[in-house]
Amino acid sequence: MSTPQLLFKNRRPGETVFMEAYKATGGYSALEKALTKSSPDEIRNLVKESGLRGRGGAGFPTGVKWTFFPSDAPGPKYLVCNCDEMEPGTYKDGVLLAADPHQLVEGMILSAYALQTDVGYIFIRYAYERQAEYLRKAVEEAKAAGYIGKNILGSGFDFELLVHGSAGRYILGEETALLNGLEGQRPNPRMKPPFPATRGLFGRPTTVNNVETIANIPHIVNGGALWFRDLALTPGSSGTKLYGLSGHLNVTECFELPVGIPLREIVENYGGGMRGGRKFKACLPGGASTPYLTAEHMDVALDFDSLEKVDSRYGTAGVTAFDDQTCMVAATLNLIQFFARESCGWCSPCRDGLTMMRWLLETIENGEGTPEHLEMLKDQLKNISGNSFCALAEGAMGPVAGLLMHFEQEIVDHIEKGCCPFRD
Ligand code: L3W
Ligand code: SF4
Repeated sequence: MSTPQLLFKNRRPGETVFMEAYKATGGYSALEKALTKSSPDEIRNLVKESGLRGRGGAGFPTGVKWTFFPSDAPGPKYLVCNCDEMEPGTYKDGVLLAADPHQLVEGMILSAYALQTDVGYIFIRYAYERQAEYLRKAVEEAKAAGYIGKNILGSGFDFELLVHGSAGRYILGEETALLNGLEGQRPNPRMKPPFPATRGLFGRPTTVNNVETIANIPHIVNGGALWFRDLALTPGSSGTKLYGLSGHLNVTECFELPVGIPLREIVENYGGGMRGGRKFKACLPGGASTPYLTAEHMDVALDFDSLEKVDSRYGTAGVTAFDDQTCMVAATLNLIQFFARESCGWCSPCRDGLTMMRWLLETIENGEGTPEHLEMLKDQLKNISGNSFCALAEGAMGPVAGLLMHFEQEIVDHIEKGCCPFRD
C-alpha cells in the first residue's frame, strides 16, 4: 500500500507550487476552517491529541510544547520557525520548501492563531537562497489573499510573517542561539531554563518549531487527530515523515513515508539497495548526531521509541547509509571534524573535548594509534557526554558512541595493523 502524501502532495520534479496551484489542491482550506469554526484552544487540543512530535531532531511533543506558551500573557509574543537546516545528511526541509512553500506559510498562520501570537519569523539557512525567495513570494501572495495582515478572514486575528536569513553556521540551528542571531547578537546558545516558551526572542514568550512540524498542522486540522495517528505504522507514533536518503545507496532521494517504517524497507526498497551490489554495513538513522545502526538492525522500526530501545535516535530521519568498504573510524572522524569546526567555543567540554576527539580519531585513522588512544577516546566520550552547555557536543557524541558500541574491533584493527585496513 502506498503512503498517503501530505507534505509532498504537490511535489513535482523541478517545480514550485505557488498560490493558485496550492489552492487548487485544497490549500488554505484548513486555515479557513480553523478561523471560522474553531477556537485557538480547540486547535491546540487537536495538535496535542494528534501526537505530532517535533521533526527538527529532538522529537518533543508539539502539543505539549504549545501548552508551555502563555497565550494570555500581555505584550509581544513570538512564533519562530527553525529552518536553519544544516545537520550533515539532513535536507528534507529544503526539499519541502523548494516544492511547496505555502504549506509552511499556512502552517505558520494556523500555529500563530492556535498560540495567539501576532508575529512570526521564519529563520532560514544561509545557503537556502532559493527557498527563501520562494517563501518571500508565498508570504506576499498570502498577504494579497488576505491570509496575512489585519483581521484575517474577518476573525479579528492579526498576523505578520517575516523571513529572516541565517548567518551560515550550524550552531544557529540550536534554538536559543537562533534567537540570539535573530536579535542581531552573537549566536551563543543561552542557558535553559528559562526555556524560550517563557523567555525567548527579545526576552518575550516564544515558541520555536521546525519547518516539517509546522507544515503538518494544516493536514492535522483537515484530517483530524485520529487520522494523523493512524498514518504511522507503530503504536504510540503518528504521522508521516520526510526521510532524506544519502550515502552509498542507489537512490539518494527524499521520500514521505510513515513513521515506524522498518530500516530494511528504506534501504532495500526506497534506497534501491547498496551501490555496486555491495553490502550494507551501517547507517546514521537521523542525521549526523545519531548513533549508528548496523545490519543487525534491519528490522527495527524507524520511530522515536523503537530507536531509543536500540541506543540510537530517530533525529531528523536523514538516513545516511555506509557500505562494507567504509572505514567507520574515517566516517566518524569526518563527522567530528564538522562538529569541532562548528563548535561555538563557549564551553570547554565541547571546544577542547571535540578538538581532542578529532586528534584521537586522526591519530588512529593514520595508523599511529595505541591502546592508550582507544582508552582516551572512551574517556573523552564520558567527559563530553552530559557536560556541554548545549546539544551540539552531546549530538556529536552520537556517532562516537555508535563507533565504540558496534565497531570497536575496527579501532583495534587500525592500532594492531598500524594503518587503516580499508586503505590500499
Ligand atoms: C519548555 C520545558 N520547553 C524542552 C522544548 C525546548 C525545545 C524542545 C526540545 O535539540 C536535537 C539535538 C540535536 N519547558 C521544555 C521545553 N522544551 N523541555 O522542547 O528540546 P531539547 O532540549 O530536547 O532539544 P533541542 O535543544 O531542540 C535538538 C538533534 O536535535 N538533531 C539536530 C538536528 C539539527 C538540525 C539542523 O540542521 N539545524 O536539524 C538531530 O538529531 O542533536 O539533540 O524547543 O525548548 N520543560
Ligand atoms: Fe558552544 Fe559547543 Fe558549548 Fe554548545 S556545546 S555552547 S556549541 S561550545
